Amino acid sequence: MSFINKPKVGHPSLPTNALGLTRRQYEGSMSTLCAGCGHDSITAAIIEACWGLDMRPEQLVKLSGIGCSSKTTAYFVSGTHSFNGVHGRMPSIASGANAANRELTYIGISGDGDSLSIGLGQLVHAIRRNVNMLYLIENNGVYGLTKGQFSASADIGTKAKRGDVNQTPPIDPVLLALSLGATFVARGFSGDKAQLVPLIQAGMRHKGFALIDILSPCVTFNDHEGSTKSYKYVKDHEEILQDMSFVPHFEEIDVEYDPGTTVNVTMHDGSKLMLRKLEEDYDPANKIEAIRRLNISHQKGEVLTGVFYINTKTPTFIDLLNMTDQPLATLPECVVRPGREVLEQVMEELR
Ligand SMILES: Cc1ncc(C[n+]2csc(CCOP(=O)(O)OP(=O)(O)O)c2C)c(N)n1
Ligand code: SF4
Ligand SMILES: [Mg+2]
Repeated sequence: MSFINKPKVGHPSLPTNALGLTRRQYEGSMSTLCAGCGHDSITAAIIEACWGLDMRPEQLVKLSGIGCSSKTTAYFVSGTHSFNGVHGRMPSIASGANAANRELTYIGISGDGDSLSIGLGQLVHAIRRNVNMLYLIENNGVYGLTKGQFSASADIGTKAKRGDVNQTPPIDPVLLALSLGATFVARGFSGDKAQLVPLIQAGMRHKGFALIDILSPCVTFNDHEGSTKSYKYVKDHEEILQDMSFVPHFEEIDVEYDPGTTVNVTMHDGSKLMLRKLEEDYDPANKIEAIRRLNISHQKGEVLTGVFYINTKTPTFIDLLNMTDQPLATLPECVVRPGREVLEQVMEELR
């Protein structure tokens, strides 16, 4: 049975989107994460983002690796395609799935451990190939699932719950992505849903690799005094680059912003991301400026959030492979298995 034909869940007065679905129909199974975990707030933002985009569940593919963060694909939008891979290997599954069906919307959920240690080699190649997907790193500075060891995103000087102090420099996924040619790079905070929902919507509509690093405190192992990934630290040190709204292509634009202080980015389907600058002269098309601004904020100990860089022109992995317009997964057998005669002809040409 198609998800869309499921009976409506909830009270008849609940608002519905253009598909006639309520927000509750974008939920998944019940979360088993610790109460207050930042990852659950991100799940709520993804549900809101998909509902607001009128996303057909059968159009969506959810992918993940291993970690508390990677478990969250079970907690949003039942009825999608879904694959929970081996630790750190989600990007290659996303690349293969993209090659098989370029028409679906891919969302990968990972953690700072999954992405920046065991999965780092996978992540960097997905970025440089511009695989068409939204890649979320639910970043808490620790391996939550294995009980709170420092991850590669832990800042120098940050304290573990038991008191050890981290001495090794962090990998900043945002700076890494910019240096590798990522075409959409942003950072959010699980405690700021108003910013996170349009960020996720824009990332889903971006054609190419969209990386959003989301600070997502681990309340059980990394939310204490001395941690730079706690709710308190992020709230006290957050610097927001822009106010943002996302307007899907099928909606009229009625958001008012002062001309001259707003940057409008048109996504390839005609949707608009509207960024009202909180800082003078910040241009999200200028990568050098993004790197400069991020380095300054690191030196000051700030947590900079917003859209750092967007490039809507670079071809995707599938464009570069010169793939057929019709998804491989839907081509008839006579096309994908041309038969012995054609094979013999090819062999003859190679002789
Ligand atoms: C091949 C392999 N190595 C190690 C592990 C153990 N392990 C499970 S989850 C994890 C790290 C999870 O950290 P992160 O990705 O940050 O997710 P979080 O739990 O913090 O959300 C590790 C090392 C594993 N499951 N598989
Ligand atoms: S251990 Fe940390 S990351 Fe894992 S569910 Fe609990 S709070 Fe979340
Ligand atoms: Mg983690």
